[in-house]
Amino acid sequence: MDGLDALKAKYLAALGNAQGEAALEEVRLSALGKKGEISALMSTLGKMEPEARKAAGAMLNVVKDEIDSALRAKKAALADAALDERLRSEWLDVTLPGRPRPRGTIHPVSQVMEELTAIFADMGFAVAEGPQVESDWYNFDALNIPPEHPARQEHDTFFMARASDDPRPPHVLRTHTSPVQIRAMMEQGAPIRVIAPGRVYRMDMDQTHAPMFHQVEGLAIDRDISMANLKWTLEEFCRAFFEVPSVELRFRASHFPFTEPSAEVDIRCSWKDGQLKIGEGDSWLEILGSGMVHPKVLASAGVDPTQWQGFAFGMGIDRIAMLKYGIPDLRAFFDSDLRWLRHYGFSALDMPNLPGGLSS
Ligand code: 2U9
Repeated sequence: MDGLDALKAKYLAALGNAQGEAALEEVRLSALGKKGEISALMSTLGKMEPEARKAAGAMLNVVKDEIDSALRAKKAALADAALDERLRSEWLDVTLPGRPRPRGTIHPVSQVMEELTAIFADMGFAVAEGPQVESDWYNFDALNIPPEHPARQEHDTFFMARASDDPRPPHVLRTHTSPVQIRAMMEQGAPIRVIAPGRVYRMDMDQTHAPMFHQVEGLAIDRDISMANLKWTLEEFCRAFFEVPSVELRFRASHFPFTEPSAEVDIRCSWKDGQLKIGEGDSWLEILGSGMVHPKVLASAGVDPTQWQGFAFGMGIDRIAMLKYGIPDLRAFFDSDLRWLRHYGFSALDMPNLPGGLSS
């Protein structure tokens, strides 16, 4: 068995140079494989004398074991190196802040609801909510709109189904959010300051009307609240909402069953190149209705009109969203067209607040 040391040295050197799993396997096959050099030497043992065979066999086994353990060691070293490399290349700093990429956007109506809630909350108004299916008492009677009143027809009401032999008047889809304030007064009494934003329903459909739209109404009741408080509140709201340094409002006498006196409110504006500018110019734009709450409405809600008085106002959220963000057609609000939402939608991560800028 001459040359065993050289053989061993050759394979240990080959193992040292092997760079990957495949190269290692090649070395294993040519040394220890069935047709490898060690196996070939093993097959010569049979022709030897017993004494020589014993010595040569022992030496061969030692060399075989040495190559085998070198092979295993190299395999483990390669696996370690591969793991180290993976850990290096896939390294991740879990203490870094996240980088969320939201795919959805906030609908302009939701954005404007958040904006006006932030403004009125800053002035001490709480948000009140109520059912969208109402009894006709809450939607009409309590608001000084008795059954024979022409305003009932003007509201283009959706009626809920009733059994034909049921004598009770049918429930309605609320035509305004006013029933919410009736409920709020009945529950908490006076003084009270609430806004009621939400969905309302009227059977109407064209470029500026949808059968479901959004309103916000406000109510402030105390012992000595006047039209002057109403004017300041609305001016302050419009200035903050349209994000301009100042606004001018014009109060035009009007009539609503639930307020007396009543006023429709216009805001000074200009139209230049089809662009609306709020706060300056020679035009006026109607933006809301308002007035002092009718004594009968207070009484319906259990508030004594000889002790308490206050103002109320109402405006269309969709309409003020269109004005603020230059949206031309109301119907697109309810189409759920993703391209429209990507264009007019707002980032889900920028919640409107007064210090941060409402629509930044
Ligand atoms: C109570 C008492 C009074 C709410 C009011 C208006 C005037 C008004 C319209 C604006 C545009 C509806 O969306 S719109 O078509 N609203 O003009 N709303 S005063 O008055 C109330 C509400 C609740 C208890």
